[in-house]
Amino acid sequence: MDVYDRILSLGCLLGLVAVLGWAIRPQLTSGTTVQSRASREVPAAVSQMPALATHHVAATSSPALSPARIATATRTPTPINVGNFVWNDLDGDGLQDVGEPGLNGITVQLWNAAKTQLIDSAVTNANGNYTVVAPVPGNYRVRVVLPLGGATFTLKDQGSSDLLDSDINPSGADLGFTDIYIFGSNLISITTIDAGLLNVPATPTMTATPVVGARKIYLPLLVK
Ligand SMILES: [Ca+2]
Ligand SMILES: [Ca+2]
Repeated sequence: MDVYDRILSLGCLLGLVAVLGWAIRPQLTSGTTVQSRASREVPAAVSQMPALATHHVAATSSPALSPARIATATRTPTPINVGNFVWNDLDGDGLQDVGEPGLNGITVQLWNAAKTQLIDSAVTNANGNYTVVAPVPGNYRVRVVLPLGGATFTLKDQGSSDLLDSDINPSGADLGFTDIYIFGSNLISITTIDAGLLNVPATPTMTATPVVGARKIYLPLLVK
């Protein structure tokens, strides 16, 4: 193929491409709106939509919680330790002085305020200390039982310190009892209820247990 033929062939090829390009082009007709990319992405119809109606939601109060579902805290009453000292008021001034010993073996009781019900009882130890227990808060009295032998109670509420005085009535209708104590619900223990005694007899001296004498046995006299 010579140069002339090649040029002719190339021209035919280009002509064919032109004809095909015209044939497959988009067939735009009159009245067709050519839209840009942006306009296609946001159709005009959307921009012309009526504004959405505004709906107002009225606030309503939350339904009340059922109180039955809320556990109510409860508190178990705590027993109250009541004490704590019975002593020998040697000088009779109603005060716990140095050298005045605690008394061992003295019975101390806890009663209700009306003195009609015994609630607890204890005996002092070798140091004169005692503890009785009030099971629940309330009104109580402490009673000290005098030992046999002529002991009495010393003066009550002497001085300015409840830690050093005696709280037992030495006479009157409440002899042997304190006045009424009110134990509140927040009380765990009280250690200022004390009793001073006068004329305390000496501790009885233990005597030896008598030995049962040997039984005499009488035998019949044998006479030959
Ligand atoms: Ca004293
Ligand atoms: Ca006292």
